[in-house]
Amino acid sequence: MTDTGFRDSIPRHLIYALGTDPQNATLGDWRIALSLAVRDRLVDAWLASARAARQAGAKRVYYLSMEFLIGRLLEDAIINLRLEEEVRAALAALGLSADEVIADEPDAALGNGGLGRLAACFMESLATLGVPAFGYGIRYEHGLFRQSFVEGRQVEEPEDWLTQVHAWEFRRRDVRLRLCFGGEVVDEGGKPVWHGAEAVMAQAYDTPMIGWQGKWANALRLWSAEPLHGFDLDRFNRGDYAAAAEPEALARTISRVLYPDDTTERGKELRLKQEYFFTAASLQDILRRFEAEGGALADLPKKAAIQLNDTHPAIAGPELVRLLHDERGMALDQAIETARGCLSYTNHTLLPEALERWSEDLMTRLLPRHMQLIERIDAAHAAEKPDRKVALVQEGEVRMGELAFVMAHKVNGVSALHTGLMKQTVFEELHRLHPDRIVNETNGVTPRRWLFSANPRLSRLISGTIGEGWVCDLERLCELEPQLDDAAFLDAYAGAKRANKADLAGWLAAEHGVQIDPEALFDVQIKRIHEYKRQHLNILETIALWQEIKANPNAPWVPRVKIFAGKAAPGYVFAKEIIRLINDVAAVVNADLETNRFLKVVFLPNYNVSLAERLIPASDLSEQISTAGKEASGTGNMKFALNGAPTIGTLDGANVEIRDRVGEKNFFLFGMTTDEVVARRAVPDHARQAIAADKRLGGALKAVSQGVFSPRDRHCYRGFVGNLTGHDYFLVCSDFTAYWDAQRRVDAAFAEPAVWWPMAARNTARTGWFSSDRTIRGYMADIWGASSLDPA
Ligand code: 73E
Repeated sequence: MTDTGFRDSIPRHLIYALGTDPQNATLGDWRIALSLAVRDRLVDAWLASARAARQAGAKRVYYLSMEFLIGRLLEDAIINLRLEEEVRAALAALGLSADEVIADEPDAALGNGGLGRLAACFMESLATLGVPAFGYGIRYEHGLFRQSFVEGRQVEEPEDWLTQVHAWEFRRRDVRLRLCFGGEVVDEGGKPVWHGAEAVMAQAYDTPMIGWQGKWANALRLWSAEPLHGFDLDRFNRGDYAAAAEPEALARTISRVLYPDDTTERGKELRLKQEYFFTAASLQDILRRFEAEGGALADLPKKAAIQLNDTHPAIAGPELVRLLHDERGMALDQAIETARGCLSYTNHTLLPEALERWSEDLMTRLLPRHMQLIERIDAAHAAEKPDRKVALVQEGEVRMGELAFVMAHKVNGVSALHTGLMKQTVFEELHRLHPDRIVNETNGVTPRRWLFSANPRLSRLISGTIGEGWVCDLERLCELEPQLDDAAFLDAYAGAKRANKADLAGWLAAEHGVQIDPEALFDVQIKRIHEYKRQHLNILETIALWQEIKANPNAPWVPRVKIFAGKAAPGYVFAKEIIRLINDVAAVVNADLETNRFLKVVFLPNYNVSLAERLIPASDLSEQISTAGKEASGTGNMKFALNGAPTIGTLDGANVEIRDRVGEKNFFLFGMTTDEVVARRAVPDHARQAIAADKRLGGALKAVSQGVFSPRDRHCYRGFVGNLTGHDYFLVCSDFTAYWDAQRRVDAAFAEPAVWWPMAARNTARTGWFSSDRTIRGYMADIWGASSLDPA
C-alpha cells in the first residue's frame, strides 16, 4: 500500500465504519478510525500465521491466565508494524497530532499487576518468536478499578473500558461454548454422569497479538459469559420485565469484574466460577481444535502445551481428566497421564494468604464431578507415591497449588531465588517426591514496549551506536560496553535521560499541577501497594530526610523527588493507610518552603501500564525494597534497569539476578537476606530494638504518631505506628538503618556525574538477559517442547 493509501484509509474508516462526518469527528473517533486502518495492516499476517500453524500441524502453546494487562494496543501495533512514520505523516496531513491520538486510547486494564503484565509480555514475545500460541482469559466488562484520592484517601471507581468502541477485537460468532455449574453426579449404568444445574455460554472474542515487524500474530482469546437463551419472552409479555432479564444478568455476572485483589485471595464463589468458566471454555476449545485437525487423543501432549498462570486455572487438571475420561472414554489413569503431559504450572507467590484453597463444600456444590475427580487424582498420586503425606484435600479444603503441582509435568518459579524457596518451603514434600518437576524460568519483559516504544530517545542512541538488532535480540545491548567510558556516549546517554525527565516534569505540571525540578534525582516506587513491598519504609525514610534537611538546611543536599504510584486492594485497610500517609506527607513536605528545594513527594493516582511507560524512562532510581523472600520476582525492577535507573534494593526475587548482571558496584544493596529475615523475626521486640538504635527512625515514627502530617486528626496514625513498633512482620524497622545508609550512597553517587552516568549506562548494557524473549525460549525448551515457525 502506498502512503496515500494508508492516509486515505483513516478518513474512509471514519466515514464508512463509524458513520462520522470528518467535520464533527472527535479525537476518539479519529483514534478508532486510525486503529481500524492499522488493524487492516495486521489481519493478513494474523490469518497467515494461523494457517501456517494448521498446515505445519504445529504444537501450540496455550497460556491460561485470569489476567492479561495489555494496556494500549494501538501504539504497540504501530511500533511492531513499523508504521510510526506513516502514521505521523497521515495524521499530520489531517491536522492531528499522533501523540494525542495514541494517548486517547484507554488502557485495557484486565489485570492487577505483575502477573497480568507478564502474560501480556509473553504474548508479545510468543508472536515475535513466531510460536503458534493462544492466550486464554476473561473479557472482563470492568477491568481494574480507577483510583483517585479524596483528602489523601484512595477512592475506587469502576473502570469501563468496554463502553468505548474496542477496535481490536473480533467477536467469533462460531465460537460459543456451553458450560455447566452445580447439579449432581448420577450413576448411569456404572458410569458417573454429571448433570449440571446451571448453564452459561462462553462467547469468544479474539484480539490479535502482533510480533516485531508484523511477521507473526497470535490470538488472545477472551471469553465473555452470556446466557443460554436471551431473555424470557413469556415473562416479558406478562409485563415482568425485571424477571425476564434475570437469567441474562446472572450469566453476565461471571465476566463482569476483575477481582481487584493482588496476592490476597478472597473465598468468593464468583471467583471460583470465573476460574472454572474460562478454564473449561479454553479446554473445550483446545480439544475441539485438536479433534478438527485429527489425531489420537493420547497424542494430545504432542500438540498442546497448556500453561497455567498460577493456580487460578488449576481446575484445568480435573476438567481435562473429565473431558478425556468421562466424555471421551479414555481410561482414568491414561487420562491423568495425558492431561499431565499437556499441563504445566507457574507459581508466582509464596505468600500463604495468596495460595488458593477452596472449601470442599463449595467445590462439591459448584463442581461435584470435579470434586470426585480430585479425590481420584489424589488416590492415584498416593498409589504412585505411597510415602506421600501431602493430600490434595486437607481440613475440608482443596489445595489448588498441590493440585496444580500433581497435575503438571513441570512446575516453575519466576526467579532463581523464588524457585529455590519453592523447593524448600511450600512444595518441599512434592519436590522430594518429584525432584525433576520444578524448574526455574526467570521472568522477563518485552523490549519492544519497555525500551523501544517507551523510550525513543534512548532507543535512538542505542540503535545509532550498535544498530537496531537489539530490539529482537536484547543481549546485544552488551555491545554498548566499549562505549561506557566514552565521554561523548555518556553525554548523549545523560542527555536522553534529562530530556525524558524534562518531559515528565512538564507533564506533571500540566496534568497534576505539581512543580518539580527536572535536575533533581527522580526516585521512583511504582507497584501495587502492599506491606511486603514496603512503601512505608520509603515514606519513613522520606520523613527522616525531611527532618534532617530541616535541621540543617544549608548543607549541600542532593535534590530529590520521591515519586509513588500504585493501587491498594479495596479491602486491604493497612495498604490504604500507607497511601493516605504518603499523600499526607506530600502535602506537608511540598509546602515547606525551607526544604522543598531539596525534597518533594508526589503520589500519582491511577497507576497503570501507560503511566509506567511514562515514568520509567524518566526515572533515576528504582525502588525494589521488599522484605527478602516475599517478592517472587518483580518485573518493574527489570524495566527500570533497562532504562538506566539503578536499583536500590534487597536481595529478593529477580533483584538478585539483576545485581549479578549489572555488578555490585552498580546496584545499591541493603537489608537482610531471606535467612536473616527469618532469624530476626524470632528476636522478641525486634522493632523496638531497631527504633531505639536509630534516632532518625524514632523521630520519623514520632512525627507520624503525633500528627505532624495529620493536623486535622492528630491521632489517626497511632494504629499504623503501633503496628510498626509492635508486630512489624515485614521488618520495616529492622531494615531502616541499612536503607537510610544506602540512600546516602545514592546521593553521593548522583552528585558525581562521572560516577552516576557510567553506572546508569551499565544498567542498560548489562540487562539484555531480562528480555521476555529469553524467558519464552526457556519455557519452550524446558517445559513446552514447542518450536518456532520462524517468521523471518
Ligand atoms: O513478584 C511478582 C511477580 O513478578 C508476583 O508478586 C506477582 O507475579 C509477578 C510475575 O511473576 C504475583 N501476582 C500474584 N501472585 N504473584 C497474584 C495472586 C493472586 C491474584 C492476582 C495476582
